[in-house]
Amino acid sequence: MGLKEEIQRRRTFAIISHPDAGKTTLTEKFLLYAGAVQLAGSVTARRNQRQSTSDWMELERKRGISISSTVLQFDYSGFRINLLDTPGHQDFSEDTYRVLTAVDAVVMVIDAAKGIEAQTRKLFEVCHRRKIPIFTFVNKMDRPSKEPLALLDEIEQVLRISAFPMNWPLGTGFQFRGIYDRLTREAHLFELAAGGAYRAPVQISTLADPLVHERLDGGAHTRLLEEIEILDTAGTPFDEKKILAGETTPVFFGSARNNFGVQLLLDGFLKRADSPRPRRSGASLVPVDTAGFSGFIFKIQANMDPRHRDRIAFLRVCSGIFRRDMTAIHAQSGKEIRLSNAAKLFGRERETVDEAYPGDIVGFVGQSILRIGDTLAEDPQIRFEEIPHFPPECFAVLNNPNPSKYKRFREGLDQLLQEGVVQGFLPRNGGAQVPILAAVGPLQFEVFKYRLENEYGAESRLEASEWKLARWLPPSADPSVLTSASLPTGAVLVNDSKGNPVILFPGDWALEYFTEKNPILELSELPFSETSTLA
Ligand SMILES: Nc1nc2c(ncn2[C@@H]2O[C@H](COP(=O)(O)OP(=O)(O)OP(=O)(O)O)[C@@H](O)[C@H]2O)c(=O)[nH]1
Ligand SMILES: [Mg+2]
Repeated sequence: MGLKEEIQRRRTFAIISHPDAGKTTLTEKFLLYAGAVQLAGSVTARRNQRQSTSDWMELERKRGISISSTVLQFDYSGFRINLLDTPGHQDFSEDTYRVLTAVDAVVMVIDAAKGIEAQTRKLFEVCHRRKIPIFTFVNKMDRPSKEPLALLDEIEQVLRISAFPMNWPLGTGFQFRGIYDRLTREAHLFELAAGGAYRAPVQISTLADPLVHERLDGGAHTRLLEEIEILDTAGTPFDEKKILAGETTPVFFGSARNNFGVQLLLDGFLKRADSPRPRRSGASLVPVDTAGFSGFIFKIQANMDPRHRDRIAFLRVCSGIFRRDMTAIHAQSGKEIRLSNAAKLFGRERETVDEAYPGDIVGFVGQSILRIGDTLAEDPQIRFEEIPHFPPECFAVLNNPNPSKYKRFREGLDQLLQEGVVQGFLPRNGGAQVPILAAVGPLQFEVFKYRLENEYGAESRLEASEWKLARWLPPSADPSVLTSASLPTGAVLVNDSKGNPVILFPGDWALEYFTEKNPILELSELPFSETSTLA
């Protein structure tokens, strides 16, 4: 197969939503229907039950929530799929936003009982701004839910996007029996399979089939026919171009837990979504089918394999063919590096990869030079846009209570900071180099502490701190003129990981006081090199 054919058959997408809508469950069911696992695991697995493939971290399994995004590559029906399951909790949204830079489409999951929730809306807005095609899955139709027509209306009103229902539920809640495919006009009636671990048996017929009537009670059947008529006469017409432009979202209904509508969603998505799209370098787009290999790092994860304390840098291939052991220029250092030790990923599992194509995600093991946002390319002119940071809002000081374990503490600290679990700042006044940790949300600190102890055997003590805001000084400013006397009470001057000067303020009043005193200093919520690329 040539480069063009390989690109054509690739689909790289993320599953996004508010916490608990069912992203990890849906991911697992995609794996089941694609034949990548024989038996679907569960996020809330009890003893003797298989656990999900994408929530592999110990803390994720303990809590039943996703903390870190997971990459899964598998083949299905001629396609090569790169799927990313993301965490919904807003404290981990920096990880989710980084993933959005690496995909070409998203599946947005909505809980049918709750409609559009806050985090879904925020993530939607980022995708919409980036013109990423959005496919919607209305999940948990097996539970008492909002009316399907009301949900459709909510998507259109709240997200200000047109919605095209690709299919429609046959009944809802306890009466949820299956899915009507509006384009083929087929009715899919499902049976429950034990625990949803296996594919749900399905019978395909038409709406006129007496079986459909039999499975739904009279009221539900009449309502179904009325709703379908409303959609056919008054709904948005189907327009494939608008889907790819991110202006219309195709909507699918179902239940990930019960496997109802999962295959219709997977097949519908693969049919309508795009193959890999070009990425921007400077003012131009790098065509995906050029000969030269290029890609960028969007995520770093340490200790995926507890037996080897190593670190994987995840790269999205943007153009050309990646071949193991090839050399490429690392744009940020200007160095030429050999790309050996490359892996394709399936949750926690990894396998050596010899070749990869645009859209693929490759994990590089042990390349310590690579940082999030870095470019690797054969063409030295290529440098992809930086990945945005988030302004931190929570701060804490991390102490090592156990001086005899300082080495481990330090190693763990450095690794987890590189991974971006939290951001780290160091006071500029020299003295004890106790790092100040900064995060978007407090759960990130908990994960940091837990992983430091679990993965590095290093205890730590976190002291909450009084700072509330971080502001970067402009590159032109000379931080040495800022003595402690010129800073408001409680504010402190620190360096970020790249050595840029930053002031931490205890609150809005301190920031206002400082800006009044120093009107010519233009402070920024983010490092200056990154402000232009924020989401
Ligand atoms: N009734 C019902 N429950 C479901 C369905 N799909 C998922 N769930 C349940 O919803 C809960 C959350 O599911 P997850 O798949 O972990 O949700 P998530 O979106 O990955 O959550 P985070 O990653 O933590 O944001 C679990 O208890 C699932 O079993 C469904 O179709 N019906
Ligand atoms: Mg999850």
